[in-house]
Amino acid sequence: MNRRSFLHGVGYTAGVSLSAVILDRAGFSQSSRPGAAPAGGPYKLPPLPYAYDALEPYIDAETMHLHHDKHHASYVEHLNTAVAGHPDLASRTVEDLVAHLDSLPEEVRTAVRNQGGGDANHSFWWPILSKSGGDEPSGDLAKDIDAQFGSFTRFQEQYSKAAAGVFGSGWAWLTFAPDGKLQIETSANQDSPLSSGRTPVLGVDVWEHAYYLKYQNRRPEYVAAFFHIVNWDFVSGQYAAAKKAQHT
Ligand code: MN3
Repeated sequence: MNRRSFLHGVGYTAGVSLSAVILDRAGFSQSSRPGAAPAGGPYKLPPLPYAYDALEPYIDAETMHLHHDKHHASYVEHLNTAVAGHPDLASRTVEDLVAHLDSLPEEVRTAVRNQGGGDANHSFWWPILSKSGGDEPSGDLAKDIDAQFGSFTRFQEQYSKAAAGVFGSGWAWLTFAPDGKLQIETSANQDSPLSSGRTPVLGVDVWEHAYYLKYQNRRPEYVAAFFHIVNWDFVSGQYAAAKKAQHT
């Protein structure tokens, strides 16, 4: 698996500037080379799996440019900075690092939690979104959502309420737990459910950078729009993989 990363977060204004400088130095133009990875370091910014305007009108192209090329890129850069001098860490995937924070040297633990979490969360998130998304899950995921939440509509209501209720910056998740249950949870900042032993199946970024240009303070409207672009085929695949991994 290719290592993936990104960043955001603590002092992201500075992070954006750093990222822009590095992109320029590497000779990349973000308009002509969407998603081009900043040079240097083991972790790379994955390209967006669609055009910047693919999610219009639900998520605008300008937001996608900033979110992917600046915020995510900044997480990756800061993660690379954090693991410089730790080749033993740099050989591991960012998901592995985030899932085992306790195994990390104390001096890098917070940076991996924030910047590595930012990378892992966004790399997980982009493929969840699709222009042809929306609708509802099918198959195993649909069956298990019905069993645990009553119906897809009830799940959607609870999930949207959780997302709207995140205080400050964070994420709302549907996760798969070791006990075989799906659950709705939220995390602050860039904390990942992986750090608590649960596998993300669905996520929505509720940092203001994810929606403020278009929706301003209307986060519930953004979350409602999100459900129009969820790629349930992909999400169902994530769920199937998580269940399978539990049995191996
Ligand atoms: Mn974000």
